[in-house]
Amino acid sequence: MPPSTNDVAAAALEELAELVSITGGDPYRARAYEKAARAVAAYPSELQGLDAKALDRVPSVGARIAAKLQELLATGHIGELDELRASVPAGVRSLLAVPGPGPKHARQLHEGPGVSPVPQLVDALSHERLRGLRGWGPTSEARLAAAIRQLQEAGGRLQLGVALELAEQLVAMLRAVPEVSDAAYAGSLRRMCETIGDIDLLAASTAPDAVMAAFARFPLVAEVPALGTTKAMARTTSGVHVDLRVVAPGVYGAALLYFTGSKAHNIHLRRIAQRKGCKLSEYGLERIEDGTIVAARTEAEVYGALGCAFVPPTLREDRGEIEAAAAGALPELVRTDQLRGDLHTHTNLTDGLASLEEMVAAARARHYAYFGVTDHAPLLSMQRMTRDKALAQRAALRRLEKDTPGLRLLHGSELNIQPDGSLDWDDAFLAGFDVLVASVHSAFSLDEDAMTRRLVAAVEHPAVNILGHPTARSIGHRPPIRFDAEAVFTAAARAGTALEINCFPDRLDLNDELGRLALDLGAVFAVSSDAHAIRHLDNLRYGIATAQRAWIPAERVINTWPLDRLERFLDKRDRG
Ligand code: DGT
Ligand code: CA
Ligand code: CA
Ligand code: ZN
Repeated sequence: MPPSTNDVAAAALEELAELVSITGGDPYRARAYEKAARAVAAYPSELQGLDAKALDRVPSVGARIAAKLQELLATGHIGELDELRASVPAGVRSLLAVPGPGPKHARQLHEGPGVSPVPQLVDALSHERLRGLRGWGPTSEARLAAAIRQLQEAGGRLQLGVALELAEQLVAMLRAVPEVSDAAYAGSLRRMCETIGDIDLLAASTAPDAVMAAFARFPLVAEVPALGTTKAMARTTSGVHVDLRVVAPGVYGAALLYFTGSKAHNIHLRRIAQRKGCKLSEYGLERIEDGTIVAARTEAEVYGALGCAFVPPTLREDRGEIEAAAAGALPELVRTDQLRGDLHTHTNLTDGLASLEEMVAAARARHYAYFGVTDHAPLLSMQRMTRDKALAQRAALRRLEKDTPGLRLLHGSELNIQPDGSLDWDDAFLAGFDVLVASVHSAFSLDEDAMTRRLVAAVEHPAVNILGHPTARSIGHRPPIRFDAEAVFTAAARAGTALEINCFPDRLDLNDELGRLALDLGAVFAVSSDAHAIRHLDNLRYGIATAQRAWIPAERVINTWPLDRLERFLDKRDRG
């Protein structure tokens, strides 16, 4: 899938908004960029190819911003953005990576006691030097301190979604260099780990110096502190670290294998090579006796020469995949193209951005066989859901269904599991829904026993079909809730309740390890987008990668099942 221009454009507008605020520009202009960024991100069709007039028709985009977008689409740059970037010191921008302070506070800190780099900020916090600033007190200090702690715990790692979009753009640029015969991203990103330390790129070429020169000139590359003949270390305009290696086409497979890792997977493979009298490196599998290269051109050849089946990158963690590959017993991992529908989505009846009609049209465009609309339930009080609204939505859904032959529309809701395990609405009303997701949205810090009872009660409820984002974590913001995973997953498997793999890149919940545990305990899964906008429907790839990392086959994913089988599963009473 090519990187979407809408996402690139939204990111550029978002950055404009931030930089306008930091530099003390017109707050209305910053706000306008921010609103436009959200609208562009949620816009249902590609901006690429739209003319100025069509761009002007995008909600929240006026003539001025339409011109900026046109500039971006035509040249890959926005002049104003480049200028602003140049005018803002790196220290202030690194502050923005901390979730606590917004642009305004970042600017205040920068202009105030000169504490913009994070280490200095930590020092200032500990000496209460921020107390003198207007609007700062113990509460904002505590919030900032917590934000910095979380940032440091995440080790400054990038979310998978952010890294993947950036890497796809860089790989596309590499492939466009005439001297490059092949290119890919490797490392933790190719293994689709939930967070990414840095982006590792690999290119095959017989003219590495030409590739290096082209790379250094990529518009996305801001600086190249180390540029060798076959190796470069660079930083992108968004501050992400990138490693590039250029190798001869004849050893591309061996290099890709090596730089994909994981390190533990590589070490295990090298042990197998040694037992066969060989040496495995990024230059190939070499027979020690006479120095001949046994395999190097493709990864499959190298695995084959080691007596293993090809191991999908998402499994390469040395968690038993090499033994399985040697025994010809690798699992058949679930794939995105096997998904027949989505079972957790929101509309603008609650906190989604798109209308029911727009979401259904998007489901139809994706050729789904079924689509669950699961807006929030009343106990999440800020969403103002009521019985009447739910019933009206159901009626609208039934009407829409008449116009969408081949697409079954499931009326659902995302319920809120209360601390005692109880849910929104009464059982009679719950029985009227086609699909019910139940999630924890409050009281995240219950003790482990109480949390376990809470989740077991929810999965055992006869109306609940799916436990939504089971650990409620938000990567880099909120830790997972604590519960006895074995007890909850066993109860879910027995009760016929699926466990969600939520596909939002900052959730990925269940994660790979818990998913694997649940698989072993006999659970089934729903890989769901939890879309709050049409574009989010395409996040399924992140959840599928997570499911693969958990070794989950399609058979165990309920939204790969044909409609009749899914409906039998959803109607718990039917199953007795
Ligand atoms: P990250 O960047 O922290 O998310 O994780 P990776 O896995 O991308 O690690 P990185 O960028 O340090 O290195 C990329 C790959 O290169 C890694 O997955 C395996 C390979 N590699 C790096 N250092 C070593 C090493 O010392 N030994 C072996 N066998 N492989 C290595
Ligand atoms: Ca890496
Ligand atoms: Ca690296
Ligand atoms: Zn939720």
